[in-house]
Amino acid sequence: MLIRHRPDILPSEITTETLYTQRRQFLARFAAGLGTLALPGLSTSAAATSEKPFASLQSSPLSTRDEKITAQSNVTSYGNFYEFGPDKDSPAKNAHRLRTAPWSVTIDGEVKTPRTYALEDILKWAPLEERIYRMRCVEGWSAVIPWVGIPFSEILKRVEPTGNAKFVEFWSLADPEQMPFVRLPFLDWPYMEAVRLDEARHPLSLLAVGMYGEAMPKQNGAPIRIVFPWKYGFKGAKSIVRIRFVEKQPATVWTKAGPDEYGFYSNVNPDVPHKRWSQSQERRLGEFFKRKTLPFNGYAEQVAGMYAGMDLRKYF
Ligand SMILES: Nc1nc2c(c(=O)[nH]1)N[C@H]1C(S)=C(S)[C@@H](COP(=O)(O)O)O[C@H]1N2
Ligand SMILES: [Mo]
Repeated sequence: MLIRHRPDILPSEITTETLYTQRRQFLARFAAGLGTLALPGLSTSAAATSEKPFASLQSSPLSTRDEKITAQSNVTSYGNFYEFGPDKDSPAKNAHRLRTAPWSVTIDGEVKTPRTYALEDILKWAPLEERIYRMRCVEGWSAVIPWVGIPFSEILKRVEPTGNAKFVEFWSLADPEQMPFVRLPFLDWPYMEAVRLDEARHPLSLLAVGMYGEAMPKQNGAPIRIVFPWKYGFKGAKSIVRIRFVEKQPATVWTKAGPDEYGFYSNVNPDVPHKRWSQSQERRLGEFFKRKTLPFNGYAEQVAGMYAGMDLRKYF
């Protein structure tokens, strides 16, 4: 299989120095407020180009293998980011209005020390990794995306949730100046989705800051968004400004919008249809024929244990 986004470099050729240089380069871009612009000339390594600051990151062993990676153009041109409009091409058309630097994230609620952090400080907490994940949207399309990010478990190590913390909320920005559609109340803004604390701590949960070796495109949730590959795509809040730890299971943006259509868990499940359509099949972006949807989106071996004993038709 040809993996186009990757340079011809063996993992053994990746030096610590290369990784260090690239991380520094990325942090420098945040600090300089250059958004997705590349800084020329920061690295002379053969593997590193200024357009692809993460091109030679270690690919995590948790990556999904043997799947064709979806074309980057499909993933950046088709999607949902309702703050920028209701259509699948609204994000690509309108997300340029988002100002992604400077960016800070408030981490509060049931944590030892509630605080607001500059994004570049959070990114110093752990090395960036590439994670290739299958993604499945509740509306029936899917993709295989090489994300770049840090495991959410690394955040938990730093912020120390209290004994009362049972759930984690991820809040997106809701600024009407940048996001014209948050003036319309078709969702209860700000966009907020939540998971159980053990789900957030699962090794597959990734705080992503890039994809395809590049900084996160605005339409995909720049500068930082969360990814849970075994859940429907809407659980992955984009452009996160607040992470709050709470004791009680919260009502989220989608359970409020349609309690009988969107459950709190929203684990990918081919056997539990959406109220208005089947979930047994999916269409990969860029492909014509549909394929079968897998339980937990193919990650059952890793995640099913978290739901042992639960009736997944009730807790959909
Ligand atoms: N803030 C915010 N996050 C969001 C959405 C949104 O409208 N607003 N849409 C969700 C939905 S429905 C999907 S399928 C994914 C799609 O984004 P992706 O293709 O970049 O994963 O983002 C999710 N995160
Ligand atoms: Mo979605």
